Amino acid sequence: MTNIAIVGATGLVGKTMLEIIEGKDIPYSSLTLFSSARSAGKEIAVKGETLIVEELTEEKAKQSFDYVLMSAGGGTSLHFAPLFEKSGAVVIDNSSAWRMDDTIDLVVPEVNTPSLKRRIIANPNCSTIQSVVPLKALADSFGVKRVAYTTYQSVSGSGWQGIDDLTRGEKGEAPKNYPQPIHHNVIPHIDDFLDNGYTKEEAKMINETQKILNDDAIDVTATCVRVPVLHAHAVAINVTLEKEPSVADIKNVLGDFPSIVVMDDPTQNIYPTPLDAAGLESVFVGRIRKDNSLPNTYHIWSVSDNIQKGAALNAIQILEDLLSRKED
Ligand code: 11C
Repeated sequence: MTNIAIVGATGLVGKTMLEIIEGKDIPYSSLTLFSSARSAGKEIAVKGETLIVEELTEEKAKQSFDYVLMSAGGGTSLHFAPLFEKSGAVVIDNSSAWRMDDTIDLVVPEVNTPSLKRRIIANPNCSTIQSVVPLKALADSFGVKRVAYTTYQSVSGSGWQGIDDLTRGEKGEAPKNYPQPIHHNVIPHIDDFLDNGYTKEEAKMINETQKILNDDAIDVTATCVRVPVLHAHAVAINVTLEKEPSVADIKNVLGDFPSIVVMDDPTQNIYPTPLDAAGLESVFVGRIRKDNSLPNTYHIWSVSDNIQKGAALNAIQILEDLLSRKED
């Protein structure tokens, strides 16, 4: 008897979680869908059953769920995750609300395992997930000293609002979500600015990378940029290692790591682009080369679907991992 709830079921990530559940053999006895009052009452068919989306209330959070997947924003998570936890559920939360709390696990299943000190598990930021997967492979074999990220993030990272702004731009209309037009443009500004000049998105990549790799000694910096692409983020990762492996060694280590697909043959113009990764589960890497300006330093281009591995799929993989441990 496994009772699962999804909070934010009508959002882009919630909808993708349901599509992933449709395609997977996840055993559950009940699936309950929650949303804000605005979307409550909608009907969604899952595995041949029509489910009616319910408004989430404190009373409903006291029902006995085993697992709750949340993707409804930080405010909802801060309020409701502890209520679900108190009622005995394990919450897998896609917001940034709990990620840097010392008592909360921040998990990418290929990289780290939850301690379950608390029954709330945080799902990392999308651009962080597709970066720490290759970095973990490198850290295990060669040690990681420093990372510099530059991201190229698709509009679906902002949910329906981002997609709508790109469509508005295509029609010659002004943006409503982004501070600048995104159509025919790139915007070096994701989330709010902090006093130190970085954005919150950049701070997330820095802090979450150190936490997931469990190593505060790794120096991390980031510049995060929104690009007019619908699906899949790209991250240019510049990484300094403890050792100095050959590029071939790096490709072997990355190719052997779970979830990673190496697409790297410059002679044939083969490298991953967002169009290659959209809708797929893997983290695709290419353009792997030695940095000509620094010792022990390499460039890696990582592309992955931000709603799949970057959000919904990673959360479902955490759930699958917990379910498999329950069976053991
Ligand atoms: C973006 N990475 O592309 C963001 C979306 O902390 O989970 C995800 C924000 C987060 O805009």
